[in-house]
Amino acid sequence: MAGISIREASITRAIVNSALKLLSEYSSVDVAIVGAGPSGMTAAYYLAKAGLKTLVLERRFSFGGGIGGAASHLPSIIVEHPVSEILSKDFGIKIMDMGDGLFTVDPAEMIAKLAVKAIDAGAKFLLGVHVDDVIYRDNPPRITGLALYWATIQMAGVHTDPFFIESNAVVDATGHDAEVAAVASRKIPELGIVVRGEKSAYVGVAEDLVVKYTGKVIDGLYVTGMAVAAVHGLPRMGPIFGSMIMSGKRVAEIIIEDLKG
Ligand code: 48F
Repeated sequence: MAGISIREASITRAIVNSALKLLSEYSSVDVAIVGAGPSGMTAAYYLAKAGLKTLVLERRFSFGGGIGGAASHLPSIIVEHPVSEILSKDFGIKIMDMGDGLFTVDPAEMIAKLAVKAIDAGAKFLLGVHVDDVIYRDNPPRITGLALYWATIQMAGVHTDPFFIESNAVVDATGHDAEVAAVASRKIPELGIVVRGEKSAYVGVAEDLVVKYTGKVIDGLYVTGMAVAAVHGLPRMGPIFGSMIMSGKRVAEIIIEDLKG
């Protein structure tokens, strides 16, 4: 086998050289999305498709966020119209009509196809990184990037200084805790960002409100998915995922308009 002649040091060099090349190339991007859940991956697809240099930063070593857990671990994701059509047309995901205006999707297929479409459109995913802070400029006030370190360092509970990624737009797609907006709220009180925390379930209004409130928090910082509910104090919707897709699509449209005019 050809591998017999491979030297251990060559493996190290190949890994280090390619990884450093990637980190160097992506130290400055158009859009940095924190979180590879349904909203973050959907946003990544539309942003990359529009030609923006897009980087997705995900703490886990895998994609999908809450999709895999689906509804109480039952392998079925619920969406409503017109999300069913978007998933089918834009992502090639099979949908099943369950009546009452509801459609189901296989979670594994949804994770895989959202990720593949985003990657094939040109988005880059960096897995196993914990975003810890934002970069801030005060004149004029603007979020200009992120501070991050390897998630294993966070898990070990040790301290290390982060490295930085500069970005024209940062998207908080971190889900229920709105971690990026929360750190900006805590560390830059003069911005007046308040993370109100999501409210109890009211599906009928929650789906529309999440999409309606998707968008800019302050210059340079945008929010999508359940992070929208956390920032704006909206009701939760539980096991229905339509607004996560619509919110990801909406935040991409807003950023494309802001960055490309
Ligand atoms: O939680 P998540 O799936 O967020 P979402 O896109 O979708 C929410 C739904 O899954 C579901 C729901 C729908 O009705 O309620 O919960 O809003 O994905 C968020 C991702 O962000 C990662 C986290 O590991 C997850 O994969 N994440 C969170 N904080 C950080 C982070 C952080 N500080 N740094 C890096 N990744």
